Amino acid sequence: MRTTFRAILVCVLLLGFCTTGAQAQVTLTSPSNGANLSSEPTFAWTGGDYDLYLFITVFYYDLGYWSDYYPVKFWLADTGFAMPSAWWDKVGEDAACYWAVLGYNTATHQWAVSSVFSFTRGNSPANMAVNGGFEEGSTEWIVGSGDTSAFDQWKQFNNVRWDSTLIQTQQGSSPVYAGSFSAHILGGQADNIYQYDEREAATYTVSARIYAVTGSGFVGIAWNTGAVGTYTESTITGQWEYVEHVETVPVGRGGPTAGTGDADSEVYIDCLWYNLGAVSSSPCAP
Ligand SMILES: [Ca+2]
Repeated sequence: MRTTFRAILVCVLLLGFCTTGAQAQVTLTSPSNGANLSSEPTFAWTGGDYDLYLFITVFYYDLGYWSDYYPVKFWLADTGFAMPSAWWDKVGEDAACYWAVLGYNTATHQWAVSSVFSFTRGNSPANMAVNGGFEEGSTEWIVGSGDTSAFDQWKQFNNVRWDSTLIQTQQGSSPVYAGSFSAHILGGQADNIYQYDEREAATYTVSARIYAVTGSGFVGIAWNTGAVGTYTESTITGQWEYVEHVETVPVGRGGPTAGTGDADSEVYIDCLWYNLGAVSSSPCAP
């Protein structure tokens, strides 16, 4: 089926305005190929040397009494397009939809076609982290290892294996990515907050928005009560950055973790989201 609809897309392209070929590529960037989406996507691509774009989609529409693949195409001068919610409401669940972009240079009349990406409207996996928005807790500083952090439901760990910096947590009020508070954390390398439970063998995705004032922050998944853990760190300072980590683990005790990545780090973390599957269902994902 997928091959068939890719072929339809190619035909839609070739029967359109294309008369000459060019070598440069239009590259699709978002949503990622194969993404399982929980809300209407904003399609985005890099346009290279092209200034006009033919946006082509083949949606799987499901109106209840009728369902079928439905092609749509139109020209845009922008390198992105936000799907209207009225369209999204009609997209059927769990059937692949396809999209591609033809770039056209109005000066040279050259054109190029992107690859074809797919997405599905899935049953969005829920956030398994409790108080991942850090709206509950205390603005008082909590210092050092202990069973509690400043954020209700999150425990706090001082990783003295790496350095002697004591982790400190408090609810932060600025900067905040969503709501009224974020997690304000001071610490050293791999100091962290965590939320363990008995978990099934599966692939999990943890994601967050991280604002590193100094050093870096991270999100990760710790397993076997923290004996095994891998992380993904933020890479920039002075602005909110989306950070995501995917890991497949065996049955055991573990869960999401987040904290400071380098010695003498100060970070704010918000929108911490932990879900089943290899794609974040977080509303804070780009
Ligand atoms: Ca928040």
